[in-house]
Amino acid sequence: MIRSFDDKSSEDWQDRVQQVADAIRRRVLDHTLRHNGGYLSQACSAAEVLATLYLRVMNLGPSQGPLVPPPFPGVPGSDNPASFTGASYNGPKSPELDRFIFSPVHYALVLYSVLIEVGRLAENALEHFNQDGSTVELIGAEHSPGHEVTAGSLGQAISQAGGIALARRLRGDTGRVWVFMSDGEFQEGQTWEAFQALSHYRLGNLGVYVDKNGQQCDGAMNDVMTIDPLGDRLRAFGAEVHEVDGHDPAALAAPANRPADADRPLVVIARTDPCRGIELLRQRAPKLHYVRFKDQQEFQQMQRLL
Ligand SMILES: Cc1ncc(C[n+]2csc(CCOP(=O)(O)OP(=O)(O)O)c2C)c(N)n1
Repeated sequence: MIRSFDDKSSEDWQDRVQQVADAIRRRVLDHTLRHNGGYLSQACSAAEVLATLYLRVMNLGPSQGPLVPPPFPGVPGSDNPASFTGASYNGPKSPELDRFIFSPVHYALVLYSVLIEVGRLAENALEHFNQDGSTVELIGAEHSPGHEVTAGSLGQAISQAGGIALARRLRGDTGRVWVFMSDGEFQEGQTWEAFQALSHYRLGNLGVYVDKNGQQCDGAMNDVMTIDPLGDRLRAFGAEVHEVDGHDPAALAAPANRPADADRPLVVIARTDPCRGIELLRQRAPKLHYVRFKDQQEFQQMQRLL
């Protein structure tokens, strides 16, 4: 059964996903214009994926975090249990509830925007974004809203998620583990070692959504280092793979509806467009990783979209 936090049995959940996705793009564009730059194309590509996860796929309890994020509590340690504040926004860690592991943490602003739209963060939660002493980091970490682990060195979170999924299965938890990844992470060796382990331990309680937007920080994925055929490679590593339109909520949600005794990791490859919803961005392709609008005319064109 598929369940969600704020919209459990609603028939118009796809409209709600679209509404949230549009609001995410608008908020990230506005933020990018006001802060002289941002990870905007990641909002364009991943908005429906993250909205579908929060509204339809993941079975999370109510947020346990304050609506306005607390200041940075200090580095993790046995004397500082308050340092892991990020995951509290995804609800309690109960045996029957799901866990969410957010991997490409430069997408943090996109995640904060989802949390605002689904009521887990306040409208003014981004006030201290990227400031010293704030948990609302540009590059999220374990104290940042929605983030359970530190994953700024890309490609590491999938291994951590595998460990969590294995521990949950050994404990008899019925809740699942969901992971959000970017396509650039599949250029890294650790990712493949992790998938080898996920299959070896038959971790059918883990599902991965990949934002396959075809870009990374040095340009187009296929120019830097191709990962295709990604689906076939992952199948060869023992995963159950679905390749879907990453802007179609129904197509994104369907593969998550699998039997409780599934024994292969699930991967949903979301084919996405890094310019979705902001056509003006296309003139910058393939240099879309981080955008800054220095040109006044372009700045004003973007402002008119708000
Ligand atoms: C292990 C590691 N190598 C390099 C980086 C630097 N880096 C930050 S974002 C990024 C791009 C990764 O590709 P992807 O997340 O697919 O890019 P996007 O779609 O956001 O452009 C890179 C290489 C990093 N954070 N970690």
